[in-house]
Amino acid sequence: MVSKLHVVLVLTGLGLTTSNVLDAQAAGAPEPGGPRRHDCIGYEHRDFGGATITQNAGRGWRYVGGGWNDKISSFRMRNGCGIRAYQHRDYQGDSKVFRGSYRYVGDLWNDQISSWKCQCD
Ligand SMILES: [Ca+2]
Repeated sequence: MVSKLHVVLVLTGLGLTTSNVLDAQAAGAPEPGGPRRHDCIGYEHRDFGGATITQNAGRGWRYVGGGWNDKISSFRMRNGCGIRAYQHRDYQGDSKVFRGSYRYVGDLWNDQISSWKCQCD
């Protein structure tokens, strides 16, 4: 089984950006950008706008990729889930837990996140 991360890395190597890949994925979802298909969703803009980067319970983005680095501005997640976001790749640097919906991650975290984990009860 090929993991999503491997697919992204391969496609990135082919010159496609992470956001191209995830845009295509979001477009094919029954509810684009909605909280039901994925446990945790990050958004490019505040108010759940722009492209989405998704993850499921117990999984993380060790690095969101060049197309997503320092881009996330809002989060949404399934009930019972939380997102731990990190300033740097490999879950390094300052971190913060977001629980529930955040229309805006705040000035301190806006366009700063490089890795994150989706954790659910
Ligand atoms: Ca942004």
